[in-house]
Amino acid sequence: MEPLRQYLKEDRPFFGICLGMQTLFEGSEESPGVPGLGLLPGLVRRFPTTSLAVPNINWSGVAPMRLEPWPLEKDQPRCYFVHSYRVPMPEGAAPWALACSEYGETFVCAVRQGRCVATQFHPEKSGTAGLKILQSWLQGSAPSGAAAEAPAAAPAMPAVPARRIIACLDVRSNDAGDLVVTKGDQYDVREKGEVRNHGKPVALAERYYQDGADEVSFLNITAFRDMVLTDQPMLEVLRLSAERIFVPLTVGGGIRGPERRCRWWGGSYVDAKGQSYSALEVADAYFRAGADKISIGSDAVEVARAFYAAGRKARPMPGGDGSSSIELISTKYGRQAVVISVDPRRVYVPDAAAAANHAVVELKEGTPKGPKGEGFAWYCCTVKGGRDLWLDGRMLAQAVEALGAGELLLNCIDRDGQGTGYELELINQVKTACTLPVIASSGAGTPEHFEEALATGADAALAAGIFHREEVESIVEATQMLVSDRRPLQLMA
Ligand code: 1PR
Repeated sequence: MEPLRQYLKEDRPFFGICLGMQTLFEGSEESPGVPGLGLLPGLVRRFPTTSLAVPNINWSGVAPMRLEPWPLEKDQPRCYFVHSYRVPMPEGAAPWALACSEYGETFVCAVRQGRCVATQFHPEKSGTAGLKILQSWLQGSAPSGAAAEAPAAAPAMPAVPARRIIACLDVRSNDAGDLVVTKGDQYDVREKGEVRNHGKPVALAERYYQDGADEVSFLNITAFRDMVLTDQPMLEVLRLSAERIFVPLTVGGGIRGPERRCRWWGGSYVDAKGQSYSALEVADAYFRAGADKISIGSDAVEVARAFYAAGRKARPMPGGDGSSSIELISTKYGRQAVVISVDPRRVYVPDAAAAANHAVVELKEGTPKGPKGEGFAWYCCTVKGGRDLWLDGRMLAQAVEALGAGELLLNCIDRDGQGTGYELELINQVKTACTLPVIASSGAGTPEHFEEALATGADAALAAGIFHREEVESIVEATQMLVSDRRPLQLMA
């Protein structure tokens, strides 16, 4: 602390990002009683969860509050935010406040005092707009004099957040042993006996970044069979992608605890050859290789099952005993870095009361009915690419939220690769069950499908096949229609 305080006192160049901005203040509700650097006055506070999905994970508007907003631009484009705590707008004059943004309220999203600059958003993950800020800071120098301190006459209201469009790449080895991007049809990735091959992971991901995807996700879909830490090609894919792609990268596959969880306990996974590794070791390797977030699939279902089996209750938020993969990783890297990627499938029932222990929904027009005409279903969370467990979507969402997950990636096996639209009943059920941001996944086939998912309450929409199959115009139309002033998305123009 002291060398850093001294450094700031000497007004030497400093650029803080996210927590790097928050630590400049006197303290934070995140760590009560722990003093911050105290360069700036006030406390950092948590977003209220009563009406907002927290963390805030969005591309949001950035409105400069000073005449000379260097290193920001006067009409700064949207940037990428991922945070649960924020600096509230100060009541009186605050010459250090450089820009504000909006999430349920207006909050300070950039500060400058002398040569110390800090942003709540991530310029390094905000595409070309963010790289420009970093470049200005590296090359330029802070404006001085009255103009540098003068507040902008009327700061433009920050644009409301733009919900994210995420390109997803399911990755696995094909029969020749090459790592390829594949795509399933209800999770079956083979066509005429061969693994579908949509191209090379890094090249395809880079193309989606260049074309405007807000995030890129890699799912290592057969990682449950392999020793993930020795999967150097997959780690190399991440390393190379992180050098070329400046939006958030998520990677999932192979993060797990012990195979047989007879009760609530953590420890290491032991594979068939007797080699062991822990969930945290795999996450460490993914983060070191360049991931911003990791996703957990099968193990999250196992963990949630053990959570209930141990008699724990998801409400009111008691948490677990600290040993699960979700807790270990979110404690070390923060809740916002842990995505739960869940693979539910419909279990049809004849009426709402037919499955007493599960949350049942009525299927809407457009969702296929059961083989006997059943008009109701509950969603069974599966593991290892489709094997059934008894846990339903609502229970899973509440357990992983209580354990410290930051986001839910909601696939649906019945919809995967069908192009018939997202499973809106599932999105609605999970959104009302928890306060986590929800990424809709599985089934995008037309522009309207993105709109439907977001209108149903999803915080982001993920798609795979529609991008891989190069259905260009529909995507451009879809995203322009949805959020007219988000970064222009020109997929594969
Ligand atoms: O269980 O932690 O090792 O993680 C494995 C991950 O691999 C999980 O996130 C799981 O969802 C995923 N996975 C496992 N098997 C498959 C498979 O396809 N056989 N893929 C699989 C999941 C679903 C989405 C897909 C959307 C959108 N893929 O990622 O991209 O459904 O597709 P669409 O837009 O074309 O409809 P673990």
